[in-house]
Parts: sequence; structure tokens; C-alpha cells
Amino acid sequence: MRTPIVAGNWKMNLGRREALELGRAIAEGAPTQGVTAIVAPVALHLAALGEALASAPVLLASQNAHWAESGAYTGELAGPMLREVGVRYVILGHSERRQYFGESDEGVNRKTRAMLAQGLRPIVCFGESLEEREAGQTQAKVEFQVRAALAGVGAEDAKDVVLAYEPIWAIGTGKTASPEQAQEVHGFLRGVLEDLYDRATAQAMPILYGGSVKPSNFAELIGQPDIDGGLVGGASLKAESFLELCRIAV
Ligand code: G2H
Repeated sequence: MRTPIVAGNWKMNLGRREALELGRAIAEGAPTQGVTAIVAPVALHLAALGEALASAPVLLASQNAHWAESGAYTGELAGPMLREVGVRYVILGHSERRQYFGESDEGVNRKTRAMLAQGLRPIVCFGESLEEREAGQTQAKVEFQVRAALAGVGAEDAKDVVLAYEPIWAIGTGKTASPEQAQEVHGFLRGVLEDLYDRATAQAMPILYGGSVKPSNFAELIGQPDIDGGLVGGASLKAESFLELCRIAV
């Protein structure tokens, strides 16, 4: 009932020509149904990709946005500006932004509510560190982050939110959570969402897994009942592997 999602987070990679080439190759090869394919290039290339992908079965995401619609916020990007160039999703609270740029749970919540009000779908990232996992704090950590991100978001709007569980110890490290480890967290979160909203809302909200996703491990991950797709970094930078992930998801 939930359409699988494969979202490529290109992070701070690819010059303009490479980004357009990759975008076009993905646009040509992406399945036209059964999966929602999303790419998130650096902000600089969003407008060009927006034009290149205008009629393609690939949607565009920004890697961040400010909560205000405009104003004196040097260096920031506003939701309405992103929408204008074709952006539909906004990644929020990625662990790299939390770690290097001081992104807080409060800020993620403020941005989540703002994006929803501005007609954009947030992809909210969260996850535990290795230290937290080893201390048995995984569930407490992810529950805290998810409840914080969704504070003040009603059930109707919540259906437009995509959650992305990314255990920090699995990001770009080549270590992936096992399908069982990931499902345990996703299943737990489904229960948290049900408690927060209701069963129908919890069932409607996609929960992606992220952290060293690649074609060789994706089938097992997405085969789990509560894993609805992947937020993919490294393996999204080549058309071949990204398209393979899309085919696996269908
Ligand atoms: C996790 C992921 C994409 P990678 O950050 O968000 O990257 O697949 O390279 O671990």
C-alpha cells in the first residue's frame, strides 16, 4: 500500500555537467511506475535538474531548506524558491548536518512544519550513533528524534512526511544494518507513529532505511515489512546502481 521510494542523496558531489548527465541517465532508465525515484543534487544544480527532469519519472529533492519563506538569512534557501524550480521533497536533519552544522531537533521540527505549510514533503533523517547502539539506547534515541521532528504536525500533514532511519555508524562506512536490525527499528517506529497518530496514518507514512545501501543489500532490506525504501548516498552517484535499486524496489 506504500509505494517504495528510492532517494539519491548526492551530498556535495558532482559538477554541473556530471549532475546533468546523471540526472538524464536516471530519467531515461527509471521505472515509470511502482517506485518513487528521487534525486537530491547540490542546491546549485536544482534549477538545471528541475528543467532536465521536468517530464521524467524522477522527482527532485533539496538537501536542506530554511524555515522562513524569505528574509535576511544569508546563504539560505527558502521553500517557495525551491518549489519554483521543481523541487518536491526536502531532506532535513541528515546526520551530517546535525554533526557539522549544528542542526538541532528543534530546528528540524521547525523546518518540517514549514516545509509542509509550503507544500513540500520533508524527508526527516534520524538515527543512533554506535555508542548509543552499544549502550542499548537505539529505540529511545530514534523515538525521541521522531517525536521531536513531528511535534505539532497533525495526522493529515504527517502523511506527507517521509522518515529516514540512518544509523550513524552505517553512513558511508560500508557497514549496513542487517535487515533484521533495520526492521526491528522500523517496526518499533511504526508503533510510535501509531501511538502519535492512529493506525491508518502510521501505515501510510513511508520509513526509508539509509546507510551504505547498495544493489547487493537492498533486496533484503526492502523485503522487510516496515522498510519502504532507501535514502542512498554513494550508490546513487552512478546511474547503473541507482537504477538497479529502483528496479529492485518495484
Ligand atoms: C547515508 C546515505 C545517504 P551512504 O548518509 O543519506 O549515504 O549510502 O553513502 O551511506
